[in-house]
Amino acid sequence: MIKHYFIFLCCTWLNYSHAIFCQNKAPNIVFIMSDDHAYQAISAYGHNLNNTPNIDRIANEGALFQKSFVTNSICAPSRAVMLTGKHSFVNGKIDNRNAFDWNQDNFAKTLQKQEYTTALIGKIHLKGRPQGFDYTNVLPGQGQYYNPDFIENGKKKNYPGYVTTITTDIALNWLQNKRNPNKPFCLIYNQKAPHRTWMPEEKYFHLFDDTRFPIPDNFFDDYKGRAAAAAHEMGIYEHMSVVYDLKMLDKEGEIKAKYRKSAQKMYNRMSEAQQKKWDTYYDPIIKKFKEDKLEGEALALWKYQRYMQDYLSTIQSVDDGVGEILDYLDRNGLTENTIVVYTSDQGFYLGEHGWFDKRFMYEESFRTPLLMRYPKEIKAGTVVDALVQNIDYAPTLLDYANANSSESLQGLSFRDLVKGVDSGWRNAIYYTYYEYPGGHHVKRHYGIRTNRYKLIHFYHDIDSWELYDLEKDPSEMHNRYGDKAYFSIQKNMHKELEALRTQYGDSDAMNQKLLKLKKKK
Ligand code: SGN
Ligand code: CA
Repeated sequence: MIKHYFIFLCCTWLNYSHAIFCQNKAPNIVFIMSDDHAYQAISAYGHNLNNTPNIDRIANEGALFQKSFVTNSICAPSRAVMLTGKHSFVNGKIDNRNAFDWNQDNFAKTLQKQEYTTALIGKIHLKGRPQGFDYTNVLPGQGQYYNPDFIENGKKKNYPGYVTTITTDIALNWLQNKRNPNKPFCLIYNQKAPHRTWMPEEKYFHLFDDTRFPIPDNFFDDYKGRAAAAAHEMGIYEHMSVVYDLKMLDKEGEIKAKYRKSAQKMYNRMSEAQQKKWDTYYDPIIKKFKEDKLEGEALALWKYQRYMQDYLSTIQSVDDGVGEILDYLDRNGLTENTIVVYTSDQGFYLGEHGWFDKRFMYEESFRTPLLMRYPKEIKAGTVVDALVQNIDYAPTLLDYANANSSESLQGLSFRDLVKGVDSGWRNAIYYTYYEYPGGHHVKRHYGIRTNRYKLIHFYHDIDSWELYDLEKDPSEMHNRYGDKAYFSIQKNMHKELEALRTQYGDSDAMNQKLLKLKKKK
């Protein structure tokens, strides 16, 4: 009898300590970042352009962030911000060209010190050997869509196939065979897609054959009152190449457009079998394009439709990959204790203002998708309306992991915010952009956004201010700077902008210093 009672006590204690252990177990992290993925192209955001059931699942079972922004809308700087939790002028990576200092702290390094096993897979676009990871398998620079090279722990290797599926396979392989199963893990799984030149996977060539995409209201923008916007080189009509971007690489070489050589190079990367399938899809489109001889508005609209078809098709493969990762977590009993984040390095223009690309502080490129699932803490179907930014990712993930960076971070943890507690949350966010002179001709600028207003200063070879009332003018077509009706709002926004610059350590003197930075290719 006593013996039985003793066994019973032991079992109860074991169950109890097992429960406590599970409760306190550090969460795993799967951080998914794609490249140039516009929030308009995620069905959870309700824009009705495409279907992304797997990405949507993260929000349905977790949280959707409605006001998620970057601090600098371009690739490599955005990744540096994401890793370090600091603005570009503090972490030093201000544009795609200057060097990134891997010696500074990043959240993966902190987690690694905290006994996490860590991996970085896919696009990172930061030169130098990544620090903070037990395993790395990354694309060199921008990477290639077809038959890409990867650099596995410093060694270059070619992978036949399509980049998005390969990246997913490498991630699944690490989860299954390479990570230490006795440690919590942090996997950064970054897709190249849907970055330019939007080369779809063959199984999705025909996905949007019968779709006519709605034209954004401001597709034929005249940029009145917005000098910096008028100076752009991001126009679908004027700057997108039918051969390079839109794949009208005719075998006869009759279609004259920019970057034909680069288009040919991308085509030549494909195997004969891949080229055959490619041609079967694109050749009839090329033939019709040549017959139709479109011009002016008709050409602009044709380009927009073709662009959307290719861009959105590449996203379908990204969504498949997310599904495979979520299934893996399910199958292995990891869902409950794993934080899954889906985001992009910035937003993208899908014809708004007549554009593609990003860089501007206008909404479509300033905003970025953010969806997060953590069943243990986040209620399914949570919607977050507060202003969050990619400087917040590092502090938030470290907060969940109960870890502290050795350096002071500029972002805030939004862990409580997602639980519905938002006392004292910020009411304004700060933005900077530096890659000028540079591709797409977007002038240097900085600015502030509150829940309702936005103030931007374009500088360097221009000195122009813009003020938007986002409630009345969500498409940012009417610059209210200098408008008497907005006098007090303008004054107040200036004050708040200066306060933010002081808080984060930015200034005109800093801009002068950064202008002198030596460009490293
Ligand atoms: C490449 C693209 C540009 C793009 C930059 C930055 N041209 O240069 O259109 O703005 O990357 O993109 S491409 O012909 O090479 O595709 S970023 O996402 O890496 O910042
Ligand atoms: Ca990008």
